[in-house]
Amino acid sequence: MNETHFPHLRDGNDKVALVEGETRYTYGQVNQHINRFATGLLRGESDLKEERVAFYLPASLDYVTTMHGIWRAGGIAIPLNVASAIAELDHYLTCASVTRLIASEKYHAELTPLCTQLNIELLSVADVLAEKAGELPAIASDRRAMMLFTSGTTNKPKGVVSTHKTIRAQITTLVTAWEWTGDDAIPLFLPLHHIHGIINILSCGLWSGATVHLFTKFDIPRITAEIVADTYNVFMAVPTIYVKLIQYFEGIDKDEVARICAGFGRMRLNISGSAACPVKLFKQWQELTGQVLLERYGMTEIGMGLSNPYNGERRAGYVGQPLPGVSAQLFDENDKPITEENTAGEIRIKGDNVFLEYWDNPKATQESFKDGWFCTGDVGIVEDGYYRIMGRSSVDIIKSGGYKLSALEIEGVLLTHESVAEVAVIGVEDETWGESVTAIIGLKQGASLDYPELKAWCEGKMSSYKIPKQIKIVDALPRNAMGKVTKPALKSLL
Ligand code: MLC
Ligand code: AMP
Repeated sequence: MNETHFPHLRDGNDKVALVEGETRYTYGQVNQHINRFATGLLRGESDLKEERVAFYLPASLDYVTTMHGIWRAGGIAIPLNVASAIAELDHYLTCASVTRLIASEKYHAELTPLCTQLNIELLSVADVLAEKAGELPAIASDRRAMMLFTSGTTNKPKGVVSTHKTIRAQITTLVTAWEWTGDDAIPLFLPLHHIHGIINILSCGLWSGATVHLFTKFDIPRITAEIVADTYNVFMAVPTIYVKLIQYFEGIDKDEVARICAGFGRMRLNISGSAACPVKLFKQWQELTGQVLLERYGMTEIGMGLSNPYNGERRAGYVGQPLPGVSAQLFDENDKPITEENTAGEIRIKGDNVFLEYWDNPKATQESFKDGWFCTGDVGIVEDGYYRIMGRSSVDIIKSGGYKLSALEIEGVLLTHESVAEVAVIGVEDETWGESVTAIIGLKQGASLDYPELKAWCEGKMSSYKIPKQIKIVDALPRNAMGKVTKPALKSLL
């Protein structure tokens, strides 16, 4: 069976699949577009045979066409962050040995030097679209389908490879658990290089025959106007979005706040995830809108793993139970399963939803699995039947506004600044971002550095959301007897 053909896209019916600005595209139109694009990509070949095709496209018909077109032609789809710095793109394209990059025309001038240097063909969607759809290959479900880059405890992000079967499992568990139907409509404003936007919103919506409204950014006035008009019945976001909505309410007319909150209240579902939803925020949202947020837990490598129930008690501060088809188990530091409640351990996950491998990195892949379980690195506890996330085993991972950032990657860039002798990056608790990136810096002798100068220097060297929100200059970083920086001790210096 060809796993990439979502049932409604395959039917190609007249229901609206995508709304992009003022334009609506039916499932039939999207399906045709995808087939023409896949045909063009093939250039007469019968199968792309897992060629890595990257794309640098905002949320749009073109994005959906490209993603599904690559799948149908037998390639590996690599959606890139359209806010990436060139140095970051260089890593993604090189690591994945990308051969073709599909990008909107407006980005071609800035991408051309890198593509020339890496010998990558730079194309627009229009360049690829064939006049007519031709024959497409049958794709076995265990074939590689997608690669997403995720930051971790290594300096450079790793490519997380999922198969068609993985993607199907990640989608169908959510369609079942959250009772998606073709009557659903959802706004999509999250970035489309991460699973929250790709799987939970876009793919679940298209799989179910629902309507997905595409936004290239989190445009609060436009989105809330649609909410007042009952355009959507499902809303999914990271906690920071709910914080930002509440901050927005503080600056607008009270009657308008009441209309927006009533709109949220009429929806069938509001979901929070990608980072911990503080209990205070959960309660505030309930008081404002009447919605009991459904919090769930996931990761690029596993899609979604745990979720509060759609029907049943949604508990503040908890992430619920394993989703259908997903096995979860806590393990202690000796790799023994923890069977009793109220004992913390590492969350490990098994199931068809788990990724295949880190691209070109068998060592990292092997190290991340134990006895067939994927080791998430997150510490959890089960209390009264509900999982609660207690933290992460690594201090080098920061979650800011739902983005997973590697402290080591940011440190690596900051160390190239001429005034920086040593640096440690940590995440500091923050009401808006969850954690905010903070750099503790020891300067070279005689050097000076202030925050605005460092921020300006960082621009273009890393995606803007990775740039430290604050810095602290110290004489020397605290180190242990082995000479290793003691990161937990750094917070007391702030
Ligand atoms: C934006 N900025 C951030 C930031 N997002 N700073 C820190 N952390 C972030 N996450 C900064 C910008 O650099 C800019 O700084 C300023 O804020 C305004 O930028 P913006 O783009 O206008 O901000 P906004 O639209 O408000 O973006 C906030 C946001 C965005 C919450 C919409 O961060 C976002 O889309 N986050 C979601 C990421 C996501 O999808 N994660 C899921 C990963 S998958 P300046 O200084 O230039 O003004 C996963 C698995 C799972 O985690 O379980 O789902
Ligand atoms: P990513 O690698 O970007 O997919 O981020 C996955 C990480 O986000 C997980 O390993 C968790 O640390 C974190 N995460 C996701 N959902 C939640 C949640 N509901 N509560 C706490 N942390 C979460």
